[in-house]
Amino acid sequence: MAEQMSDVVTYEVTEDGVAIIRADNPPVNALGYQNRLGLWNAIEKFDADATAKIALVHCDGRTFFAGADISEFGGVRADPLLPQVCDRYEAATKPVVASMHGTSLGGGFEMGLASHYRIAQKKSKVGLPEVHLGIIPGAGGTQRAPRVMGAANALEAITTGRHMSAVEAHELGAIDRLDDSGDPLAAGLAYCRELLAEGAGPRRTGERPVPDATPELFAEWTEKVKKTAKGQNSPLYCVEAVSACMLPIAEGLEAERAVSAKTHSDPQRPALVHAFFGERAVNKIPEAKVAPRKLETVGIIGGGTMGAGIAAAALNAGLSVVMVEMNAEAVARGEKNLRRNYASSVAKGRMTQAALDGMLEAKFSTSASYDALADVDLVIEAVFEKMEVKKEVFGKIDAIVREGAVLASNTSYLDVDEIAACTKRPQDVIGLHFFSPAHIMRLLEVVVGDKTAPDVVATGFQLAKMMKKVAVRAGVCDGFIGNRILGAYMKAANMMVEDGADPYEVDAAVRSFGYPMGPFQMGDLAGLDIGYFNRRGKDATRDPETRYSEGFLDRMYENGWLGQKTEKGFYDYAGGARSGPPNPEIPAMIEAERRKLGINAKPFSREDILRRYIAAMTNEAAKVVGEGIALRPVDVDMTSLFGYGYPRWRGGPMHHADAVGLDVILNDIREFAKDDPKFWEPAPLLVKLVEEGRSFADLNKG
Ligand code: 3H9
Repeated sequence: MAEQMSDVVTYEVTEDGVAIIRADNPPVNALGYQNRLGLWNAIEKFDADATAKIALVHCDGRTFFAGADISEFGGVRADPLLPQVCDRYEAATKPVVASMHGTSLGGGFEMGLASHYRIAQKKSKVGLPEVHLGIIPGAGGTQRAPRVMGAANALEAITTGRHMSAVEAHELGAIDRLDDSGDPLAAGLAYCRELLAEGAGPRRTGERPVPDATPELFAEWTEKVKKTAKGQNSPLYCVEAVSACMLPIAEGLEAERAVSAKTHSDPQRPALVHAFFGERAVNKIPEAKVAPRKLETVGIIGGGTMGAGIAAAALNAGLSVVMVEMNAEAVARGEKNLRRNYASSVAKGRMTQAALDGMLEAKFSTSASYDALADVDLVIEAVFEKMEVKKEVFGKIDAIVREGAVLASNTSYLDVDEIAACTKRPQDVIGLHFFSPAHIMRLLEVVVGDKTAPDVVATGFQLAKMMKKVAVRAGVCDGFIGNRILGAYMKAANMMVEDGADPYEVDAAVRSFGYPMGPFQMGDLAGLDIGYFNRRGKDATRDPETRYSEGFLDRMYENGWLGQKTEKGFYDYAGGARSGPPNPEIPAMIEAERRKLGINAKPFSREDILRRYIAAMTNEAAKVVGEGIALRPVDVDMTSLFGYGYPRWRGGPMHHADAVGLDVILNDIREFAKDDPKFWEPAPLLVKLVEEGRSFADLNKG
């Protein structure tokens, strides 16, 4: 009879002396208090139990422990803590076997490493992904992983946090036995019996040497990680902790715990934890329980960069794709663009040419006629970003595509309700805003119109899931969530430059914050003609009281300096380079523009630049949430992280604003408003939260 060790762990001894320590804590057997308590009680009992000769640690459900319970982070955790539990398992006086399946991650894999023998299901994964949460594998992982797989391999696994196949872990020596039965309990029991028959005793990982652990190796990894960490601290903490494996195990574990303590007071940890839960929270939408429509075939209108990227994303998700273009020539170009998206995969050997050809043969077709779209489940248009063009396309597809199909626009700014209104089925129309390159960028803004049906929204989210993208639900407004907020901080950057800031200093300040590039580098990459045409499209409706601060950008367009595509923009890209030195003609051009406007340039420090940039971003984001365009602040955060290069280790603009203090940011906005009350009008939501002493995080709680 199984005996309860805690709410979620039981202990039972078979007739032949195998003690089964069994956890059942759905959904992922996270090592929360009840698991830790049960595991502790069970190992104590096992060591004292004369009827038990060997212990088997097993989890019910879809996975072995997927790690510590992340939702407990930041709070006070009750003993026994996970490091104590792992040490106790290693210290057991009789052999302990872990039978791993599913995803044995973080503390879960550390439980495995602290056990004396490890068997894993062949299709399962293991890994130490703590680095992505701003911490280190602090339950002995930094000391035991090098002892089973070598220090260099452990450094690679721990600093990347990648999930590794059990097969690879077996090859590296971290797993003793693979099993393909799909029954981890039976396989674990069989392994225990074999070990008993062999007379195997405890085999403690901590007692093994680490021959390749040298000061040179760690010095080399410190330098390497400094270059790749992009402002994130945890990879460096990981190297520091692993380097302690040069010491005897007890001292190594002590050193690991000291580094672990540092990670716990680092603000990057809560930011990264926020990102982990945020990625999942954005799926919690009003339509979450609605069944999506059938989704097997997708029609894509447009074979340009965006259309071809969406086609690749759909094919990679296993969908059949028909691409429609205007004529045979454009069709051929579209197919070429699509194939180009796979070129590097083929060149790097990740996909063979034959596999690509086979997939395209089976799942991809093209046509110069809209008739080819008649039977698809979903149409996504990715044509020129102009309302008249979109309306014409939607009029055509409304006439041809079968009833019940979802009709989507990839527009990045335009009014989805206006587009829907030109069809007889506005309930089937939705915005699916992909980000370029669409087969790589993780964000998908699902733009819900006034009349969009709930199952159409659910289908948008289903598509994102199939494409392994992060979908965020957005309402209709100019630019939705992401581009609307981007518009505000770009405007702040433009105003600063007009007022005297050096654009290269603005880029450098934004990079120093953690973005991969600054706003003017980004403009060069996207092409400065895009913004120019966008502005011309709004000339007729522009509020005359709003400051126009884009004159210098118009001059650049007139000079033909469109960025990378013309080899000249804010920077020089001579010879088609992807980066280059500043364009030497820019400062004089901007100064001439300032003179024309009667502006006396004033200096902006890096701190001044960032204060304005962050304030503009926070204020617009608060408006986006206040107006219900984003469901919650966390939706803004995930949009920024997955679509706009916002540094993950800062959690997102709303998380960061909470960390800085909403009152501090509101004070900045009020100070800047003295010069330009129109642009810097405080968001009502921000004012309200400050008055009530609340934070954006409070709104995420629902
Ligand atoms: C650690 O171990 C520290 C140690 O070194 C010791 C230090 C002393 N905790 O992702 P899913 C929830 S750090 C709490 O949708 P999937 C998740 O939020 C940890 N909750 O499923 C979701 O909840 P909801 C190291 C967790 O099949 C639900 O479970 N481990 C945890 O797509 C289902 O998750 C990791 O970093 C957790 N550890 O993917 C692994 N894990 O339904 C983190 C999940 O309410 N987890 N939840 O939204 C993962 O990578 C994926 O969840 C996993 C499953 C691959 C396991």
